[in-house]
Amino acid sequence: MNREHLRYEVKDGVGRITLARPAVLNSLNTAMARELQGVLDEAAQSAETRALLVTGEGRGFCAGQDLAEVVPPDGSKGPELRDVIEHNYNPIVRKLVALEKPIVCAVNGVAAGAGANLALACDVVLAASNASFVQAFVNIGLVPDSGGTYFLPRLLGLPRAKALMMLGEKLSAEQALAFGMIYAVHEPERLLPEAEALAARLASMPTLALGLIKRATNASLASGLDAQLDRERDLQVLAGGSHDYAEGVKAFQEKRKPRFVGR
Ligand code: T3D
Repeated sequence: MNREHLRYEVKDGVGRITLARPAVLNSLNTAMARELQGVLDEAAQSAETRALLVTGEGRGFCAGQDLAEVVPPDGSKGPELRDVIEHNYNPIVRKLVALEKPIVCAVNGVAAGAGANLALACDVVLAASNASFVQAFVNIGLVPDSGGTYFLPRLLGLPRAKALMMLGEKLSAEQALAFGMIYAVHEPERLLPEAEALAARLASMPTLALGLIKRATNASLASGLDAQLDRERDLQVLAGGSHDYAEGVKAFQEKRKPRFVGR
């Protein structure tokens, strides 16, 4: 498939998505959003792809909605906000969360607006030490979307979540780490090698179990303990029927490294 606004390559079980509109800090227009949805569908269907890595080209990760698309400088009418959210962002967030494969996000620079929240929808978020996160919506009179009002209170608690969303201030990568919003911070030159190594490691793990962990964790955010205990039992039955479980136990007993295949 011809892709104009992002690159996607699969190597050694890892699908790497690179947002590629660096002149506008990889802000998302409709074409790019559709391309992103397309590669997420492709990754979901591909048995070869066992983990994803998402990053951005240039000095930014993603500056959210391309504002020139929604408010064209020539005064013409842009797409309706409702359509942009419904058809561009919501499907991306749903696909990231529903994909039963681990997604590493390497935030290489500023992540603003929907760009920040797409990062938070990934599973393991790493950031360069010079990266930052901005809930930029309020700065242009909007409310957070792309799951911001869902993820942030759960990740940070209400006081920090509300302050970030209301103030629209830049949060440094180190602050984001201290707030528990992301997993790790690396020096800029180390970010991609670390993210690649992590994605490769995840891709070689029992990825069926990783997908089930993701399913259980997503569900836990909206469940009580009883329902979650039942869910863990059911998912354990699924994991316990896998080739990887048999291999994991056998390798343990034979005192060797397991060879997981994701089934
Ligand atoms: O339809 C809807 O609107 C609903 C959907 C909403 C989802 C959203 O994401 S709403 C939020 C949209 N995003 C923003 O409001 C962020 C706007 N950008 C910024 O605030 C700043 O650019 C940053 C804080 C992200 C980075 O600042 P800085 O100083 O490092 O870079 P810069 O100079 O502002 O930007 C560099 C270039 O990228 C510049 O272009 P130029 O002057 O070099 O030709 C700038 O215009 C462009 N750019 C940055 N963000 C966007 C953008 N162009 C279009 N859309 C952007 N979002």
